Amino acid sequence: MHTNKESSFFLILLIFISIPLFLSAGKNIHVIIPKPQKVLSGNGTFLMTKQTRYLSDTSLAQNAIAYLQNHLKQNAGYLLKRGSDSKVNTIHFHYDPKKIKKSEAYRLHIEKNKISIKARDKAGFFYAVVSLMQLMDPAIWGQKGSGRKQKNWTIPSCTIEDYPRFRWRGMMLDTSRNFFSKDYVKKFIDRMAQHKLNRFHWHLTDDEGWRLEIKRYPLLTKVGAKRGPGTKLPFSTYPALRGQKNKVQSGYYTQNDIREIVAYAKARAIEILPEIDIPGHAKAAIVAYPKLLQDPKDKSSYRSVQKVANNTINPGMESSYVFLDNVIAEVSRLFPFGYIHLGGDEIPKGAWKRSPAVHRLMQKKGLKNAKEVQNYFFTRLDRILAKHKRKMIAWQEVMQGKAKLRQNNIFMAWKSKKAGVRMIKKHRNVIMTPVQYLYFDQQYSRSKKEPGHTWSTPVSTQKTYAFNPGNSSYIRGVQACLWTETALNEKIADYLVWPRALALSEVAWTAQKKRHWKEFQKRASGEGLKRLKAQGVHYRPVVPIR
Ligand code: TNX
Repeated sequence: MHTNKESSFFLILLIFISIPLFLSAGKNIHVIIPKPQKVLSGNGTFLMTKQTRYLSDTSLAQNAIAYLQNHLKQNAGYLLKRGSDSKVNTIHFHYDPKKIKKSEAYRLHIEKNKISIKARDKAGFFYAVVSLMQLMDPAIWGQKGSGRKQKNWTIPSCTIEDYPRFRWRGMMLDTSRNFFSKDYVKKFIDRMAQHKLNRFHWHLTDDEGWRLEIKRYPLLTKVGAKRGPGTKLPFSTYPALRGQKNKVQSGYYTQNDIREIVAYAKARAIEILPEIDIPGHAKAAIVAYPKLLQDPKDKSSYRSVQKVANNTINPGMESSYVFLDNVIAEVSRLFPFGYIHLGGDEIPKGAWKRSPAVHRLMQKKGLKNAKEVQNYFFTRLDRILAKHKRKMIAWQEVMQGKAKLRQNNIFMAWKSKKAGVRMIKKHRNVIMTPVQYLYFDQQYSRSKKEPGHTWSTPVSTQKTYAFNPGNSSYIRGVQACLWTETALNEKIADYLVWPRALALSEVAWTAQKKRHWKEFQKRASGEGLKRLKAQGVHYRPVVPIR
């Protein structure tokens, strides 16, 4: 039994012991998402203030510096001045290709009066700054209108040596099923960049809408970007069932919008992969240009998995190839990335079956069945892409049978991880996007209250985290997909993506043996969500739920 005196002594002792703990709680260095490959703690803290200066010996650090400055301007109310000597507390940006061997890698060293950042490319500098900002108070991520300014920022001393596991760390946004504004697309990209995701796959066309201005074919957007009563595109799938049935929905990106967004992404180390989904999923293009894309004598009648009637471009018509060549020419001019995604998913059974043009083609080229017609179609498109100096990315279906496509193309395995492994055995480059782990359009858990699709299994954050893509050199990386049939607005889209995308970032970036769900869960539900909150993301509040 303790006396009263004794217990108050213990209480006071406890308070004294916990004060330093409490103080250091705000200086935790294990807060970064995705988790870096190596973090070593140091002594003391760096204090960023209006007096802090920066120095740089390379233009490769420009984007990174601008990114930090934008956030300081917004949330601290000042910009850092360029320094001339290193006496005051300073952030140094060094180009150091000898020490930093890998692309996208960086070294971030924080001491009491100095922060030193080393990298060999733009992405490396950008990621160093993102890590630095994640070590600051989450208020640094505040967006326009977030109000309060914070003058001083304490940053814990530490050394981080970091590089990505995969080159391809992607996320897809479907802007066809439901249109998303230019501003939302930018937000989507910005949030990716903050978690070191570097490939934005932009699903621009589908049955429900063609969202990309093509100068040569103005009806693609004039006719093909509108759905609903009185238009040529009825509400064929969602939101016909769940959303407003009596309102015309429309929207597309002008070529100027595209250029603006490409530059915005580039400044954040993100490449944009545009997708023109063909020959299936093409109803919007077909209602705009039926004469070019369909055989007038075709008597086939079929429906896609999503129940859209006759939605497939005809591979027997020469005009289809002329049209696609012209579209690809404009797409190549807009998107500097070396790849274009041509879809190729879910060609409906029975398409072209009674098309005389396809029958003539089969006879002329000795094609025996629909699969061989599909392969003929994609071989020709591969040649068109080559002419425009682009490589192909496509959904896994394109690799069926004896597809003769260039070896440097990449295929996305979406039906399962096994599908990816099968393609690897055929020596094909693969990006893993299996629905069971990485389809963010699926519900988090089975409940009527949860938005999202139900056709596959639920995808909890833990499930996403558990995905191990594998180790073959054919695996270019991983990607999550947000299809938007059920994402009727930005709030639902945010909810479906976050916090699952935190888990994705770590699957894509961090070495497999350094990933532990329990530890991640703490980081994600703590600092991870605080940062999202500071930005006004409508994330799903609970990380742990299965
Ligand atoms: C399948 S994944 C599709 C999409 C749908 C999605 C819904 C793929 C290549 N095709 O058209 O939106 O399922 O989850």
